[in-house]
Amino acid sequence: MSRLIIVSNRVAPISEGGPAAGGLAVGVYDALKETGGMWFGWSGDVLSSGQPQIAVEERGPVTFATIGLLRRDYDQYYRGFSNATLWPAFHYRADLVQYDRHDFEGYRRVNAWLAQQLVPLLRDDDVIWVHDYHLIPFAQALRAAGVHNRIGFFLHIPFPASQVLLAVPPHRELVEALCSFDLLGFQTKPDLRAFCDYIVNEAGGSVERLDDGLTRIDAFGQTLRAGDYPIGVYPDEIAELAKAGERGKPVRTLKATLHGRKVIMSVDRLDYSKGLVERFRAFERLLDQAPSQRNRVSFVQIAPPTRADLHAYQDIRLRLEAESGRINGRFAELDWTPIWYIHRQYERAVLAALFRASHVGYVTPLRDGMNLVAKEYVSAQDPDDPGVLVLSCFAGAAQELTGALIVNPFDTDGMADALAVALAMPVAERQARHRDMLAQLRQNNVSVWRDRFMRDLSRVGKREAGASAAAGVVPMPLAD
Ligand code: ADQ
Repeated sequence: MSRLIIVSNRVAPISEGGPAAGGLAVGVYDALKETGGMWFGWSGDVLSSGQPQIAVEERGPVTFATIGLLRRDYDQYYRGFSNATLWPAFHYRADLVQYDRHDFEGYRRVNAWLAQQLVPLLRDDDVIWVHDYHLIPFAQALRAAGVHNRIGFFLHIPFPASQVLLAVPPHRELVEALCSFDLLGFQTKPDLRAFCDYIVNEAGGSVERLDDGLTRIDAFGQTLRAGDYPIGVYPDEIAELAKAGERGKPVRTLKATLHGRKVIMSVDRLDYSKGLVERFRAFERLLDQAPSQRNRVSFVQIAPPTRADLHAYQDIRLRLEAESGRINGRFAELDWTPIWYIHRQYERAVLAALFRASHVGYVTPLRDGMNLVAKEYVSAQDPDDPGVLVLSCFAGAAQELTGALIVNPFDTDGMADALAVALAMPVAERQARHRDMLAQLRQNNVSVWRDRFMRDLSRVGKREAGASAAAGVVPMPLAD
């Protein structure tokens, strides 16, 4: 069996069964343990000077290879082009795109440098799986270094409509670079369609739907395949964690403080794509329009800050602090705080238990590749007395979780109405919706996601020596 090489911006800090390990990290790590292989990426260290050195750690059949970044590389590759240009553009926030040509050069330089670090560690029959928007040029860089292995790519975030992608000045270079992979995986069909639309209408390429469900792409002198692979969770493990935490301190404290009131729960990284301001305002609208809900329900928003050194993230934090203060000032009473806004990270087990203790999961991103919180919320519920998921139509998860109350996060009244419906929903309807969603989550758990992608990647033909975009030679032959 070929070795699997996972390449991602950050290598997940896995301690087996440990609390920090998320479903994705565990899912990918499981695959590595099965096939044997390596996880390669940035260590998270930023060095002010010197020459970063790879640290290699063997844990059974899995090798972890990590390397630090120099400050300038971090600024241009990570803070700059990845998170100030690509992240907003891919989340349809062209208004927040900051583009600096030097950052793009840095992004390409770091991708090429990381690829060069990986090359000496590779074997001929390794299968390479690259993750996410930080590493779009990675396969192109490996091909330029003479690597002909199978290389797949999974994009965890949305792929934007062409008219939005055009706001990123080097859009063409990016899409051309993507075409150096053998298999591209997107979260949902709409993302795949957006990519195909760019290929046909902007790049002059062609797309063809194949019998095996994949799409064949011909563009920039390359032939590759693409498909949709909605990422999953391990629902039964999350349910176990949630059940185990039912009598734990966090849940007891929450219940004691609520005094029988209902609770609406949201958990997100503090990011402008998550729609927090709109969500706060819709909760305010609920209190405005349904005075009977006042002092009967609290909204808990857990949102640890991320990327705090970027201006757009400082801005969203200030806006949220202002909104929660304003709404609480307007409605709070001596014995009731409407919004609890908490800036911290919790262990997975605690989050799962809090999800189970809450009545409504309020997950309303303005755009999200998938949104695992929505899937974790459903997984954590008690099937006899489940909470209701209120879910944005712009989360990838909405394609699968049709038993949720699907809302448009730009429609404040619509969201307030959905909250009211969720809070009043009879138990039989809650059970039926939950049953449908749980069945879907079990059917497409994170192992299924990973195995589908690996199976499709193993089916594509290996690149022939000399076939590279740079050389502009033969398109890659694909085997069925
Ligand atoms: P994210 O944008 O990080 O992921 P999401 O899918 O919701 O978004 O995953 C967040 C993870 O972090 C969840 O597992 C959640 O439980 C955890 N988390 C969030 N807040 C936390 C807190 N306060 N304490 C502890 N844990 C917390 C990107 C894409 C998504 C895509 C995923 C996976 O943006 O669209 O679903 O990758 O592909």
